[in-house]
Amino acid sequence: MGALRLILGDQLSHNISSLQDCALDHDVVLMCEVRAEATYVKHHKKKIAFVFSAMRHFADELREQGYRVDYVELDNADNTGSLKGEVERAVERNNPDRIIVTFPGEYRVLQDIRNWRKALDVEVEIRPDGRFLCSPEEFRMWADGRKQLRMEFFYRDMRRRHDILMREGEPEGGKWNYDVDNRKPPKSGLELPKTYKAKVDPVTREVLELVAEQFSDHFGDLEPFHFAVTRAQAVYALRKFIDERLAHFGDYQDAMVEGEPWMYHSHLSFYLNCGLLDPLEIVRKTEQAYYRGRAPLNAVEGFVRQIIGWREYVRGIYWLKMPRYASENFLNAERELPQLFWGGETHMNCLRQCIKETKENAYAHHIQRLMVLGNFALLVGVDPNQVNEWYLIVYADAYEWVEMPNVSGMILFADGGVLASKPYAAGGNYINNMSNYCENCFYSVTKKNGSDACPFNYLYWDFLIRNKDKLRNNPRLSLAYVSVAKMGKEKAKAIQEDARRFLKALDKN
Ligand code: FAD
Ligand code: DLZ
Ligand code: SF4
Repeated sequence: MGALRLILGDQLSHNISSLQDCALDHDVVLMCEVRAEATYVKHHKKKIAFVFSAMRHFADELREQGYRVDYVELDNADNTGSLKGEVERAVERNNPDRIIVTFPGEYRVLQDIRNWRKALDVEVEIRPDGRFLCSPEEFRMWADGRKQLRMEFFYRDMRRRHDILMREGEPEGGKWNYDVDNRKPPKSGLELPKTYKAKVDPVTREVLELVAEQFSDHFGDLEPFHFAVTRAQAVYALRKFIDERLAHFGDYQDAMVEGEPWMYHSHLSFYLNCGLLDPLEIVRKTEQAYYRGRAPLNAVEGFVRQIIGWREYVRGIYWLKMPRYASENFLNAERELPQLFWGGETHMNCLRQCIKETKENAYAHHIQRLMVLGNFALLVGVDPNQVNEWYLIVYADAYEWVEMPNVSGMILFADGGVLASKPYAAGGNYINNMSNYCENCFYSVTKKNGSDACPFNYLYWDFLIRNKDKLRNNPRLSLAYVSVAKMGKEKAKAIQEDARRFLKALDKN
């Protein structure tokens, strides 16, 4: 035969580089469900079901197009359980002259693939992943010689390079960034559009049964299951977002409402990251919505920035900084991940709601991940390895290239400021302004000290005091440290005592 073309679970794109120039009569496409990928961290049940079902549907589509697909299901009696083991068996079955694979999304998988040539005694061609707007090499060139790698400047370059929301060389509307018009607090009585709920077909039903049986000890609710699992469904979800949500995306981007997990976000990250949607396709369609007067510039620019700015930038940072990035721990945080992250009891309503929704949906929107869950992990000083593992497990859009920079860089400041210019630390006031969680909380958000005070309030100051040596020279924290310096001894003592009491109870649970 010809080449063996391996497609991984997050490479479900018909135009993926590993399928280009495929000889339909000679080459074989290999796809395999393997236990190692589902358990190297114990992924959320819904995430495993999503990936497996999307893989099976993709394989069916390839077959319909005439590809010869060698698909190994998880419960195949001969399944070795690892990518390498399945590639080895496929090499024996098909005797290919080479293996072709697209550059993977995780460093550990890249290292594994790089060893196959020697271990399996067959040529391995790793092709660039053309589904991103900026390659790791281009990002390296952009980063080279810069003192600081700030997203905003990267984003402007991407806008220029790909001519997105540009008018005669200038940004549309005259400004690069319209965030001053965004991020309104939630209004009461918001009439949110219904979320897209795909129907469970027989392929997905079979996968759900498999996951229920094989991964019952994993975190998360398997059903109800509503993810899109085909490109056609994902394209429909994109259209629904543009028609029903995009116009308000900017306004309520940071707002959190109890019982409303989806807000005006797009819920497209699952589909983008596994390849069912393409970033430029999404961006061009949202751009059109602006030019046709269907969504305002603040919403469209804000949304486009997330995709061609943040998403591409975090991938650039990941490949620039790995493998060292995985062990960064600038603040020497060592606390064990508290049980409440797995649904353990807590009186903190904001955390309880965000974790409940994460468990149900394998999704939380950005500000829940950043300013509630992430802020808490930062303030109490959880070990970055454990926080990374948790985020990689619980979200259906999580692959290390995108998860790790957000966790180690954005929320934990574990990289010492490569990604963010200061830690995103905040007291309860921020959460109260941007949500209605505090209305139903055991704690009082206005109280600064005492057993019924909002823990974020004293944990914030305790964090600054505890990390003074590492953070006080950060110019963006100078005002906060002026307040720490002005704080009387009694106040500082009360804060530290409250924090000690809270952390002791947290560690016991
Ligand atoms: P929307 O709010 O509708 O945003 C549109 C798109 O922009 C997203 O689909 C996503 O592709 C992109 N985007 C927005 N913010 C970011 C960002 N910071 N980094 C990368 N892409 C971004 N996103 C993931 O895709 N996978 C992850 O594992 C992941 N882990 C995160 C962990 C933490 C601690 C934080 C703070 C953020 C994380 N994000 C991650 C980024 C962001 O929270 C999600 O992309 C977003 O919540 C997905 O929901 P959505 O599609 O409704 O996004
Ligand atoms: C996430 C995931 C899961 C749960 N299972 C598989 C699998 O069985 N087979 C596969 O090819 N890919 C899977 N994936 C996606 C991979 O983990 C992903 O391709 C790598 O992490 C590289 O990004
Ligand atoms: Fe969260 Fe504090 Fe508000 Fe309670 S009072 S919901 S702990 S911010």
